[in-house]
Amino acid sequence: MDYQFLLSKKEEGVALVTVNRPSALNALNATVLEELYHLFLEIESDPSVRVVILTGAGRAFIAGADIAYMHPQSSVEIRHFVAIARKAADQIYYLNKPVIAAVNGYALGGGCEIAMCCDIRIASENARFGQPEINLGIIPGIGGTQNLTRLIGVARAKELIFYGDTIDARTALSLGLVNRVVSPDQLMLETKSFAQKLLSKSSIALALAKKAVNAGVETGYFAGLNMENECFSQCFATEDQKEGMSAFLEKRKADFKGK
Ligand code: CO8
Repeated sequence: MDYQFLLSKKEEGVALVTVNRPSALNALNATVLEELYHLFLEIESDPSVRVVILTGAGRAFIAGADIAYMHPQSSVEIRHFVAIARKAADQIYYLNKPVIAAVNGYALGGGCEIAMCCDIRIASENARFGQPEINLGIIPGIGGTQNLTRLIGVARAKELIFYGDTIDARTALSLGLVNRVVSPDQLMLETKSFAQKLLSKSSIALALAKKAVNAGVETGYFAGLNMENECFSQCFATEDQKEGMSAFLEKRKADFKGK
């Protein structure tokens, strides 16, 4: 499929996806969201991709949903847009492979929400985060009220959502919204190094770990524990479990095949 607003390339097991609409700071319109959904769907069944990096072209990661696109819409019309956004966000969140956001600039509104759908966030020092929807007379609509709360806690999430202020990368790190902050020139190097480290792990164990963590966040402690038990047991149906444990016992490095 050809993409109007996405760039993608594969390098040794890592797919680099770039939202490429820099003239609007990569704002999300229906086409960008549809394209994100389709590209991540393709990646899901592509065995040559084991880790994904998501970033933005130019000076923004994603500066939010497209305000000009949303402005004239009625309450009924906007539901269609919300549904497309939800489909794209879910496809990233539930992808059977780790997704790392390389946050290169503004991650505001829907942009912060898409970053939160990723498993790991590495931010450049000049990245800016926030849920400024309140300043437009609306609220977050791509999972922000739920994911921000889960990531940084109720009180801090309400502060960001109610006041609509933008925070810098260091503050985002102190809140637990991002995993690392690096200088702009190191962002891609550091993110790729994070991705490469994951290539040496069992891709099946990574997918099962992601599934178990997500399940607990979405349901509750006991349902999460049940999912963990199930995923843990499933690991023992894989060659990777035998290889990992054999390698330990034979005092050598494991060579996982994702089988
Ligand atoms: N939507 C549309 N266009 C945008 C957006 C946006 N979110 N952000 C920036 N742009 C455009 C600007 O209009 C401008 O276009 P032009 O050159 O044609 O005038 C261009 O990008 C460059 O932007 P600025 O000139 O404003 O650049 P500055 O450096 O002065 O400012 C900011 C950068 C601070 C990021 C500023 O652009 C800004 O405040 N942007 C809006 C941020 C925002 O409010 N985001 C939240 C949007 S609402 C949202 O995300 C809801 C999510 C839920 C949706 C659910 C259904 C999908």
